[in-house]
Amino acid sequence: MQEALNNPLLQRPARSMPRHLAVIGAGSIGPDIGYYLKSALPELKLTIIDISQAAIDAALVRFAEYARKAVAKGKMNPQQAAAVTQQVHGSTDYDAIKDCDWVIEAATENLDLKRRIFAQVEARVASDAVITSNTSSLPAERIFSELRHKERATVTHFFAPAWRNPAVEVIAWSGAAPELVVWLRWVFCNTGKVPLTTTDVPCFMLDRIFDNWCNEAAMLLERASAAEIDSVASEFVHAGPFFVLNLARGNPIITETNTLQADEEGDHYRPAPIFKSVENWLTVAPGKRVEVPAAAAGAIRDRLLGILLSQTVDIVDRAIGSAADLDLGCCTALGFKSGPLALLRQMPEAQAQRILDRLAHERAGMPMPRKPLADYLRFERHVLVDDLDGVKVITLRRPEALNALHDEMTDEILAVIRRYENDPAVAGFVITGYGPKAFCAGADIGRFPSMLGDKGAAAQYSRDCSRLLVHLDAMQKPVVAAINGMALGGGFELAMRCHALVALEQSWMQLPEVSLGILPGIGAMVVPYRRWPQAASTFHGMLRRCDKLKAKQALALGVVDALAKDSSELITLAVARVQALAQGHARIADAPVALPAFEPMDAKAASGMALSPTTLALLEGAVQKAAQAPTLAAALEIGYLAFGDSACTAAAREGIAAFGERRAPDFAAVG
Ligand code: DAK
Repeated sequence: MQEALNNPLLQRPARSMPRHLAVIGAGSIGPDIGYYLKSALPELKLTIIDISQAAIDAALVRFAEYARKAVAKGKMNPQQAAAVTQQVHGSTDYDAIKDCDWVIEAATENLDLKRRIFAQVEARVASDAVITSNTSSLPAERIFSELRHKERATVTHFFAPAWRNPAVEVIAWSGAAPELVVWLRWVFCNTGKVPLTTTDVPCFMLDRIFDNWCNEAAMLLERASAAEIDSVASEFVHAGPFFVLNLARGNPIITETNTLQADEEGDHYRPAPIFKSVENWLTVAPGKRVEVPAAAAGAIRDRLLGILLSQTVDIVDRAIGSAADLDLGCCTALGFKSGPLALLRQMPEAQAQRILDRLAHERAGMPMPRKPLADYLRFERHVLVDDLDGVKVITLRRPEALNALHDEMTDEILAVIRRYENDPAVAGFVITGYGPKAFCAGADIGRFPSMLGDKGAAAQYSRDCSRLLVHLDAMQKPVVAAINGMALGGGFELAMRCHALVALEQSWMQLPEVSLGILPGIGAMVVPYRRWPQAASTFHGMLRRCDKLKAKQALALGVVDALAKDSSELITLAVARVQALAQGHARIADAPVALPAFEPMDAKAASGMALSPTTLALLEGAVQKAAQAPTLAAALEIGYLAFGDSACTAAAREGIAAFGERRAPDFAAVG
């Protein structure tokens, strides 16, 4: 039996990618699901089934329009767009799905209808074709109980807009084969989605949050208007509950789903009656707000936060989903600015308790914490940890920022290493990135502005942020970097401190710091020259011109030890490498190192972007000085100080501001 690992790409299922997908339902979400999968797998054949030919025609038009817009925005080239729109057919006849290997039902939220659809589907497709439903609330047990082959069926719950929203819940119910869940998570993760596994309860994980958030908002209408409630809610979400309900025409859905929860779990979930009599709410658009009297604002805030915390502790206590998935899903799928557990972490405990007490008083029956609040916060938020043959695989997971590093993530990696490094059952560690695209896109640039302008503080920040890297330098147990995609800036600096590197064939590395007007201050000006002196000229180009280093070239230079064709082979190689290093690994040389001279060059990156001469001069000075330093520690210190210098330049201010404003930096203007 195949059990799911936390990182869906660590194991390769026996079943391969789908070849022919049928989507049942040409309404709003069905074609969007089809479009997402066709964009990721252009060879896929897609059949859209509906009882209405007009709905099918409209879906096909929308499909072509998405592809046209993607080309206009430069997200796809015309050939890709053509491939995405080819092999897409619509039909009102279920016979068209006969040779499908995956059928996704996205019809109206009605149990009898869904059962009828699945009876038709099962009468036509092969007994091993995968069947999933996009229901947002109905447990899989109920939908699939009458199927002849239940083991190939489950719920895959997408979020609007499904072609772009990365979240998808995958329901692990008792009737589904474990291999099915493994396969679905693997397909989703490989095609750019973030699968979140949940148990088979009404409304699964995220709609328990969303539906009750909306229902609570409606309950509050006796105290304030929809516009006032949305205005208060905007502290926590990008769009208020009433605005979202208008957008999704969601009032009947909340009535339906909260009735389901009330019937199963108690009257406190009963939907607000007003949902039945209102079609559209009078409210404000995201970014706009109306003034709310302080007393009303306080009450609304308490109750919205109260319901959020109540549902959160319930989900964690009943293990409906993991705490990390809950926080991630609330942000990616539902548009919360912070996950509910991140909110709880920021709140004084007494405040959280007061809010929960108020909810318990005003909304009797709502779930309350079953353990001290602090216990809900004990989980890793930004890394996943798996065990493969006694090797701990640490996966960096921040899919919203291509796994970019920040302090909390670095601290979590270090905490996991410390937890296991003295455990005799653990042979060592692998560090890899989540998803098919990035190992790590560098340090989180969104947090950079705060490090600019104070030389001493910036240098100290570099030292502080190097805690993990310095720990790696001194470790006895091996740590291997499994580079599964781009490894940029601080991400490559992390990989180069691991004791061996293995990489996917198509992966690449880059040090883009000078294009941001800063220096790579946590090792890249030092470590590569001492570790791979044979590649010194290549590193000169990477540091000064942001040259890319492709995995094959890195292998030829001895920077990476082995290449893999796919992610499961990559992990197998990495684990084998950990085991091979059990007897010890080489340390980064302490002694000074001779450098090739810097070739004269224009202040330009490989991409043609003009660079700052000030930044380049700081970089070259630091690299040369660090190479002569008598110890690794002294050389690293030179890097920290040079980063401090760069953080005080006009070029750094310009480079970082330009990234935030999504424009090219104008270094010519600042020197
Ligand atoms: N930080 C934050 N967000 C990032 C990010 C990063 N490094 N890289 C990507 N993202 C976000 C993007 O903003 C985007 O967010 P949304 O727009 O969707 O909200 C999302 O990830 C997906 O990225 P893209 O849409 O841009 O994806 P593409 O495939 O089109 O492009 C890209 C991929 C990697 C080429 C592009 O995202 C990019 O250029 N990213 C920036 C790469 C970069 O410059 N990285 C930083 C290098 S500098 C220090 C410690 C460490 C460091 C410095 C100091 N001290 C302690 C002092 C390290 C410095 C660096 O790492």
